[in-house]
Amino acid sequence: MKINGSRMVCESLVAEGIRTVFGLPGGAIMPLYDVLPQYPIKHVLVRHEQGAAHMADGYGRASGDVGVCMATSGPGAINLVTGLATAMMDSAPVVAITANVATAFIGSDAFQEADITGISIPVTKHNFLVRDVRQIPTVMKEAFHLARTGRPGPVLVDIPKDVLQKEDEFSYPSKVTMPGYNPTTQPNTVQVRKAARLIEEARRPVIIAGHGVLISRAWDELRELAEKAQIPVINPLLGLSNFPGNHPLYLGMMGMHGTAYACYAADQADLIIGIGNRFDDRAIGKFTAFAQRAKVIHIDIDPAEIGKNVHTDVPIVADCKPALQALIRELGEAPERGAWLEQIAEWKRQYPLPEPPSDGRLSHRHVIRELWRATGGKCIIVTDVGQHQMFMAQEFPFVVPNTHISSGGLGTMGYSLPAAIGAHFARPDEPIWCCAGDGGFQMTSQELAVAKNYRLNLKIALFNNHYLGMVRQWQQLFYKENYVAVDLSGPPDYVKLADAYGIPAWQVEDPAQVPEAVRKAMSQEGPALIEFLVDPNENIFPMVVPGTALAEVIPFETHPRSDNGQQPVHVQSSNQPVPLPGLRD
Ligand SMILES: Cc1ncc(C[n+]2csc(CCOP(=O)(O)OP(=O)(O)O)c2C)c(N)n1
Repeated sequence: MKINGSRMVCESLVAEGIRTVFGLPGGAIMPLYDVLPQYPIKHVLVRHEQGAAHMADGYGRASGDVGVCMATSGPGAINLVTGLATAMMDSAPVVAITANVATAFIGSDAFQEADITGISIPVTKHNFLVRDVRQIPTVMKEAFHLARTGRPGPVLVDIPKDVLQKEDEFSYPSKVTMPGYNPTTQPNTVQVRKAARLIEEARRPVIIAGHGVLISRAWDELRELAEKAQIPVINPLLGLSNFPGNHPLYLGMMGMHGTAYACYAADQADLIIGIGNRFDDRAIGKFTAFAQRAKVIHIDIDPAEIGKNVHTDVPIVADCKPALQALIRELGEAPERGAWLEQIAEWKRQYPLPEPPSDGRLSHRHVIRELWRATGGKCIIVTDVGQHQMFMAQEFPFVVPNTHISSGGLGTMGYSLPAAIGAHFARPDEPIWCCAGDGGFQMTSQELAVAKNYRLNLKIALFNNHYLGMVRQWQQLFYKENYVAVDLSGPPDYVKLADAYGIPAWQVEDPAQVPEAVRKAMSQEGPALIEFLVDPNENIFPMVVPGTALAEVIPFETHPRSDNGQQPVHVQSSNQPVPLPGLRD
């Protein structure tokens, strides 16, 4: 029996196990929306297509399977681009389906025509323009295969309106044949042996465990390796929750706002074992100063990551899980690492994370500590971008795997609310907190409508410091307090905004009120919002100043605050590594 292209798309989605899609219709994609309700697929109507892309991304990250978003031609498709780039940078599995103007109009500057395949090339793992209805089944099969295998990522399928309307026989392929695409998933035995020998010899090893560990669901293997070989574990931002945040071997996040002790450990290590990570600039500081004393083992499924930013002595191109399993099997006796672990313990004692103030000012740290107390870590945390994102990474000890979702690579403000909605559709039974700054929240707050309409049990912690806080901090520290375009004071009234969407909301200013507000929000059915009026001048430290080495991390804010009437002291790189007793080679 013949069916049209729109039905073929729906049949393909069903065959791929897709039950939820996020999108917003328009002229070109109407044939697809016309038949969509006839399939067992829930369509979540977003209020802006960027929201659809972030929802698909959040769904993909939370479920480990593919999230799907849809948009019409031209502006609809282009509105997906920020979300696709976000997913691309963070290896999130997404399939985006866009319609285009009819084939005969392509290239004629037709109404709502945009070359979305051209536009999205750099922000997708792959994309397709489907010119013939007979291609749809194969293209859909390939799109899902590409999105979810190897290093996951976003794939865009653009289908002209007439192709959606044409009919042909439909049969969904059971296999993919893509001769040019064969990700290496199994580790090379020789490389595993070399890595094991390096680990056995190392006196000061550290593991840098990234997002790849979560993608390959290798958290048990990571823990086994760390415990077996007594190796401390550090996370880059997107690795958070792949290792228990309360484990004695855990050092927290490294990098620009990581813990000082993670930075020192990475700097002083004689062996760095990177697992499913990218060694990006925010994580490792000045490239040329990184791993100066260390041999580097790098496990990653994407060969393009090997040696990209950091020299690699033993590359292992593989999926993290089989690679770690092989490494654990190969590994002999762990040498005595007492001195190294004691040194790290000493750094932890000397350079703990800053404490929240006790003078009545509300700190991000008060709020996050309360979220931890109230949930015990049994919730998904989705953060936006800025200071609050870094405070969360420092303060919340993620203990349940894959419970931290954030835009790391692109750092997309506005990500958290739609991504949290997407994550919630993927894991509806788990409590979920969307944590946003007042700047980022305003970029996608229209998606509150979705949270309300679907009565999602989604709680929102809005950290209102009345500033584009992270930019304000940089202006204070690096631009001599020349504050330009960072003041967000004034509208909106967030409690009223939430109320306009029918969502209960409270404002909290006093640290003592935080527990009660969190309890109240959690006892609500459906969405709730708490606006935390945090100290507008709070800065996030530790900090590795851009262009400096991890060893130069500034553990505490040592300069006086200008609002006390004191002269500000501007942070400058000292270029002086901290003195490290007895550990230098
Ligand atoms: C879409 C987008 N525009 C601009 C930036 C640059 N940027 C990074 S952090 C930041 C400030 C964020 O302010 P807010 O959302 O209030 O969070 P806070 O830093 O105060 O926690 C800005 C503007 C960005 N990351 N994303």
